[in-house]
Amino acid sequence: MLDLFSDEAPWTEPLAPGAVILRRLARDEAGDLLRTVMEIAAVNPFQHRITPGGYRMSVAMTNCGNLGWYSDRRGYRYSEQDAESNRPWPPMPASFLALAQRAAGLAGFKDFAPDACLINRYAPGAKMSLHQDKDEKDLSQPIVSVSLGLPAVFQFGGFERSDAVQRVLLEQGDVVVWGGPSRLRFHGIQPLKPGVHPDAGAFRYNLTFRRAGMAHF
Ligand code: MD3
Ligand code: FE
Repeated sequence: MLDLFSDEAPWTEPLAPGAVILRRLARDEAGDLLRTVMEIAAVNPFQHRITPGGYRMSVAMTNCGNLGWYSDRRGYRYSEQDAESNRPWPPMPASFLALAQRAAGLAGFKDFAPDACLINRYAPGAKMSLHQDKDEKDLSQPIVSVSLGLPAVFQFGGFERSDAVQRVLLEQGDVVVWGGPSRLRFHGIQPLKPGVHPDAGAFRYNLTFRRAGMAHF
């Protein structure tokens, strides 16, 4: 049983109702997770997607799981295939699924069944502007995010783009669960500061686990 109130890793930091940081929850498995990311990227390479507005995203992305998140001139969506290769995404590794379900459970989401894992790669200067995640069908399911490699400043806003943001540093092994009333908050990542991480080199990686398709009842 994990003691959430000790001062050793992991420790919890509530952010807002429904949102909690599980600091360093994945610290000890971070190296393994990064090696698995590289295996996935060897099959389905990181790509800079184009937004519907025609901009090239500074973040490079790939996916694993039954559904992968994708953007092009026609919009944002989940698909069963990588549109570059027309092949299915690599399956979600058992270690990824176990970590996502463990984190969700610690945050009180007992039957999280992710079918999509988006893998974001940030190089120095890459950022993600404030946005909401609302392409998923069942918004009662949380999102679990895992930070790996270089640290980044995460922005956590309100329900309007213009609402004030909290800024939080996310570091390797930090896991955040976003659900309930926080699921539709605006959020983003400030431009990555250059650096060298012993496990990840010049990059930050983020895994986001989602239930993208319909949950089966
Ligand atoms: C808060 N990724 O891929 S993860 C994204 O670090 C995304 O790569 C960021 O935002 C990253 O969509 C942030 C943290 C995160 C993910 C989903 C959320 C925070 C969230 C959904 C609702 C509220
Ligand atoms: Fe997001």
